[in-house]
Parts: sequence; C-alpha cells; structure tokens
Amino acid sequence: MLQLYFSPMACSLASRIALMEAGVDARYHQVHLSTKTVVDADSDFRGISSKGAVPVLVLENGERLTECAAVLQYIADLNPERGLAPRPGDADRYRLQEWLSFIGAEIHKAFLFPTFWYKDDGSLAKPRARIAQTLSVPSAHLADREFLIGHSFTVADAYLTWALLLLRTAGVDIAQWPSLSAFSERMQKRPAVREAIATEMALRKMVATA
Ligand SMILES: N[C@@H](CCC(=O)N[C@@H](CS)C(=O)NCC(=O)O)C(=O)O
Repeated sequence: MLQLYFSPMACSLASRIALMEAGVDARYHQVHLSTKTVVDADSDFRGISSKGAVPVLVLENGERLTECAAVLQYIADLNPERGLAPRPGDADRYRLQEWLSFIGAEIHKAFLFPTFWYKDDGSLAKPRARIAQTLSVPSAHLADREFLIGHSFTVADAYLTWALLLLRTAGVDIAQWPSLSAFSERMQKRPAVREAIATEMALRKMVATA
C-alpha cells in the first residue's frame, strides 16, 4: 500500500485530497515539521527524506517520491479514469505542469513558506507586496472557468485549494478576488476535499491542544 508522510494542513493536504479523489488507499504518517519527527514511529523524519519536508509518498516498490508537483501527478496517473490529470501526450498536460509550477513556486514558496517559517523581521514585506499581483493570475483565469484546466477537477485544483486555505490563515483576505473565493467554496463542496480538510483540521486541533 502507498504511504503518505504529511503534516496537518501543510501542502501535503493536496496529496491527501488527490488520493481521496483518485479513490486510492494509503497509509498516512503524521510528521511534526518543527521537530522533524514521525509521530507514529517516534523517529527522525530526515531518515525518510533528507529534505525534511512533506509530502513524501512511499511507492509500492519502496521508492520515495517528493515534491508536490511530482507526487500529485503520480497519484493522478494511478487512476486515469478519474481524470485528475490530462493524460501524458495531451497538450493540456503541460497546462497542468504550468499551474503546478506556478502554485508551487509563486504562491507556496514565494509567499506561504516564508510567512509560516520565517520570523517577520521585515523580510516578509516584499513577498506580501507581490502576492496580490501573483493572485491576480489565477483570479483572472478562473473568472469564467470552474477549474484551472479543462472542464473537470485536476490535482492542480487540489493544490490551489490548499494554497487558498493557507492564504486565509496567513492573513490574505481572498474575498478581494471573488473568482478565487468562489473557487475555494466550490472546491470545499466536493466530498473528498471536505473530508480531507476535516480529517486534517481534527489532527491539527489535537496537536494544538497536546
Ligand atoms: N518544494 C517542496 C516544498 C515542500 C514544503 O515546503 N513543505 C513544507 C510544508 S508545506 C515543509 O515540509 N516544510 C518543512 C521544512 O521545509 O523544513 C514541494 O513542492 O513539495
């Protein structure tokens, strides 16, 4: 069985959503990112991945796959009938990669990562100033579309759904982009998305009160 190393409400949430949307079972291992500990094994997470970051997907053959963009596409390809990624060879596969790269580099790493991991010593001013310009891109794109690519849910939508949830937590009011707000609400109506978020929010509360 596949195994996913995750931290509640971290970017690995997108992988959990993808697994659930794909109807693929996995064993989930929670990681404390600040201590780099695997909770169920009480072991050093860096023994699983030297990057020390989630998601890590352990494949059936024991290989470990990291990086949201790679993990999400791998999960999508496990069950192509669900249409979570355009098939390889389809021109839209590059659109998927385009969005995964944009969300990963321009929203996740450029804004969310420093916001949650760095002390605000003034160094966050520039990422904060830039985020509105960045968000105007998916906002304009989604003005007349239900999904980022084509006419159905893909793993890029899962990744953006996570990013929008965290943007709220980071103090960015996404209500100023009505198409992003509407997208976020639409995605959260999907049973798999709702269940994935509920599962991780419950785990997060347990961590907060532990
Ligand atoms: N480039 C990686 C970034 C993964 C990442 O930054 N994960 C965060 C959680 S959202 C993390 O585990 N951070 C812990 C750390 O970097 O020390 C990817 O796309 O998967």
